[in-house]
Amino acid sequence: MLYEKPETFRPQRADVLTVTPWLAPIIWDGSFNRNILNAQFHQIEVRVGLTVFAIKKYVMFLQKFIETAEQFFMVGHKVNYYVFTDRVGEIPNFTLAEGRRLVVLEVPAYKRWQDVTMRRMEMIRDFSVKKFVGEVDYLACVDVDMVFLDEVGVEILSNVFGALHPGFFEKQRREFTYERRPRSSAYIPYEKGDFYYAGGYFGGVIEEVVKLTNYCHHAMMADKAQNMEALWHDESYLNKYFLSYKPTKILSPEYIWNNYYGSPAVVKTKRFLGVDKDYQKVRF
Ligand code: 5GW
Ligand code: MN
Repeated sequence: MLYEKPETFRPQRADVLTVTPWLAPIIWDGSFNRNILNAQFHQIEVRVGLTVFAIKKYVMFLQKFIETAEQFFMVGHKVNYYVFTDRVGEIPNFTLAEGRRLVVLEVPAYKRWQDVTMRRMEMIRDFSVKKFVGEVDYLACVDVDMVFLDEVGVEILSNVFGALHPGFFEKQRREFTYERRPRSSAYIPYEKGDFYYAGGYFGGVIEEVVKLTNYCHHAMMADKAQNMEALWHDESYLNKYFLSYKPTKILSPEYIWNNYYGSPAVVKTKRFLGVDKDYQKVRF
């Protein structure tokens, strides 16, 4: 394989932070060569699991999600889609490329929508321990109300990773919508915090995903026992986890964009985009 030599005095991106103070890469377009990475991950025959929840009316998002994942997610690698749903009979049939399969996992539908999103932590933990650990090397755990528009490949893979929330990457610490009530187990004081991570995108090796989801689930249960729920639900607990247990890689907001936030110049591509929801239709 031929490619240009890395240049000591020519950073690949000079307009954005591409490494954290704890030396985790932040993945921006133009800062990596996917061909080199693909060769590395083909050598180890990496297997990637993509978990997604399609509970109640959110099954309507699955078709576009899977169709576009077939075009853009981990093309050429082994992929298992793990679809958690309470509506097994409404999951469409998909024709998938070689080396890729879709596994439907039947799970309960919680009544409150907050519980639907928060209980993902517990369910991912439980299936990681009993199933995913023997089937895939890495997991990516994402929202379903999304479509892929550009390549999302092995550049995202690392021991444990999160993504910068598109609404907060330009903001100051004080402006992050962390849980600010000291009684909550998701509490982060105003003078702490690195980034504001998106609740809809995290992953890593199975062992690390178990640690992350187990921590978040226990923190939620501790709050529930004292009748509390963090401001942004699972996202608040994820942010608390990443404060203590720093991610080893961080995805730029290219990986979880929403057009609500426009098109800033530093965002060169929108790889994974939130679908406009008709709230009346999907939520009630
Ligand atoms: C329903 C009403 C309000 C909030 C969430 C839901 C909901 C979420 C649902 O009925 N079914 C479901 O499967 N979910 C899962 O939780 C989806 O995977 C969804 O992508 C994820 C997070 O909920 P979102 O996408 O509505 O949250 P935001 O913050 O992206 O708007
Ligand atoms: Mn979403």
